[in-house]
Amino acid sequence: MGLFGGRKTVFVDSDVLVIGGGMAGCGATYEARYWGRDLKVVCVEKAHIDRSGAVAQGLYAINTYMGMQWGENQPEDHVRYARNDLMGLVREDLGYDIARHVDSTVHKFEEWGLPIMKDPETGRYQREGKWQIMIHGESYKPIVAEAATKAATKVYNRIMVTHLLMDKTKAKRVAGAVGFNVRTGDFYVFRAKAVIICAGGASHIFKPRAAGEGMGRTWYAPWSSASCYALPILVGAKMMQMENRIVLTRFKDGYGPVGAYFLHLKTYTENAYGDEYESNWYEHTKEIVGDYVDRQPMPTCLRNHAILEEIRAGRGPIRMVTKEAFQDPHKEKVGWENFLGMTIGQAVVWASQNIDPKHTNPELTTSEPYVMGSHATCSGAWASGPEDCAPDDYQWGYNRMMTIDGLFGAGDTLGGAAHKFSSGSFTEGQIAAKAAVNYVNDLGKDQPQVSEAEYEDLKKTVFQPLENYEVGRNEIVAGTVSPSYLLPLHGLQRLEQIMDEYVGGIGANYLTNEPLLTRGLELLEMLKEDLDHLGAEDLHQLQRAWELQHRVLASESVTQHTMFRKETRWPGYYYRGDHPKLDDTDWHCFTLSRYDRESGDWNLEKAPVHHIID
Ligand code: SFD
Ligand code: AMP
Repeated sequence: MGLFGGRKTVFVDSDVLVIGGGMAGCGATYEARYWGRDLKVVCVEKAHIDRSGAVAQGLYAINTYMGMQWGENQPEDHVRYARNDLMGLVREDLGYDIARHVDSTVHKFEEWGLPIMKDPETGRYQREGKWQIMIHGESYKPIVAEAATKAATKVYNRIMVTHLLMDKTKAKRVAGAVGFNVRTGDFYVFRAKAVIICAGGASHIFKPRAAGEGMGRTWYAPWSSASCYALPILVGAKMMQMENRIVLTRFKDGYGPVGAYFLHLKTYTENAYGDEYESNWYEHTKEIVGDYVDRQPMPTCLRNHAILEEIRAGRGPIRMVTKEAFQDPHKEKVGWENFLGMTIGQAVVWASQNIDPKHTNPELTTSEPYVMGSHATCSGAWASGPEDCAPDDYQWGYNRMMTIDGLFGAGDTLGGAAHKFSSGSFTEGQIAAKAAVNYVNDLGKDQPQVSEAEYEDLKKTVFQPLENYEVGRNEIVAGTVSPSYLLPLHGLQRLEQIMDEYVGGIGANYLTNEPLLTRGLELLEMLKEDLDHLGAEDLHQLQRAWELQHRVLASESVTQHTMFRKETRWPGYYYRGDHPKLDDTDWHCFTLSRYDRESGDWNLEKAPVHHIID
């Protein structure tokens, strides 16, 4: 037994275990109680659910609302929109399932106290754009968390889940999860009949633009650490479209979102010389992607592509023309409030750089890539679809169940359904929870069992970085670099550099090819070897160590998928220099992978894309 073997172990039993209490996790927890009145519903969250996840600092818009009560949009329209935006490759069954339920979710948010803006003339929700409605959303997360907290048997805050537990009687069935309390250091063993992973997406796997003291400034939450991918990957769940990383057009340095400006304030962009530039790139883009360039609205990746090309042509920076819109006092107010309620850092950056958008058109930039399943992108786990509309190829069990029995997911975790955003993620959590309750009820006497040997081994593994540090620390008298251990920050910086240079980050102009990816995989393998020597000086650093482990595994998955898809499907997100064009003949398909933790091998395959909406 090592130095830290004497730690307390706390056992928690549940019927439904929800990992991550963000938007999807709150939806899952709330709905599990609705369908499972007498079930034990537990939510485990590494931060505190009142202010955790991507919505921690609030939002100014709910980006997915159909408006079916007013005949504004129908679910089929949303499927067409998401399909266009993702250059054809979405799981239409999953997207349709969310779209048909999302409005009633938003109505609940309003009932719970979320202030939604109203159009003074029509009395309807104030539209930002066709799909987006505007909210006073600084307290969006605490409002949603309150509903989940009241529904849960118990919410365990401050516990970072590190691994899933598998059933000792059936190899492909989940039985719970383990983790540690980031404040007390207690080890937790969660035994569960069904597990729903809602642990958010991934920032900081590619090097961000802001480095050093500014490295926490990213668009997606810096604490979105890829657990939602690493946890299922490690137990052999199939993943889909992990190459579909997203690059966001954002205001420079503060990463402030642009949607409210483009859609509601009706701003537009221009190059450094004040000229419109998108039309310059029309023919060139058509060459690469064919008719997808004519789709309306123009796919998100292609809007990025035009910016990138214009900058490469030497006519950057690209600016957003705000000076005109900001002459209208109402629009000026909305423009500032948008950031005060969602990305306060952008308002602070503008103030610090003497930028008043009423007098200066602010610069835009393209972000480093993120991996997520809920924005204009859909990487994530491969899940079974809804019983009534999923094609046979996409249906093998309960709705939103992965290829592991009893393991469900929602939000950023699941791939295939782009444009969920906050409301769709909560809705998908609800959908997954309803199915998970059915799964638990159907189990009967055939209950999963955890193996004591498995969780005892994991306990040793989880705390090993503390021991590595304690022992290795004696070898140095000062500084942070030791011959015996690697600090989480150093490991993170190495990961970000590998991903940036070899897998298509900002430093490489989002460009990669097979030789680069091959070398990237070799370097990731070496990094993985070194992760056995991670050193953590305290519990905070132990959390960073496990976040890094999760990021590295997810990065490997992204790299494998990027290598497998031999085309440039989403120019503006990334480019395969050796396959520079979209290729619908060979690649109008999903890419699926399965990781074998015994051998370390990745198995990749294609899966058909079924279009169920005309
Ligand atoms: O303008 C573990 N998003 C927007 N959605 C909207 O509807 N409107 C907007 O205006 C949006 N914009 C936006 C958005 C996000 C951000 C960061 C900004 C602006 C600045 C997107 C949504 O926020 C996003 O789609 C959802 O939040 C996704 O939901 P979910 O549940 O998949 O992820 P989460 O909310 O981040 O929650 C994850 C939770 O898991 C916890 N966690 N817990 C235990 N153990 C572990 N190992 C864990 N790992 C993670 C997290 O702490 C978190 O609570 S705009 O840009 O488009
Ligand atoms: P963003 O603020 O960029 O995250 O975008 C918020 C919402 O607005 C998302 O649904 C985007 O897809 C959408 N959006 C942003 N910019 C545009 C644009 N120029 N045209 C159409 N939709 C946009």
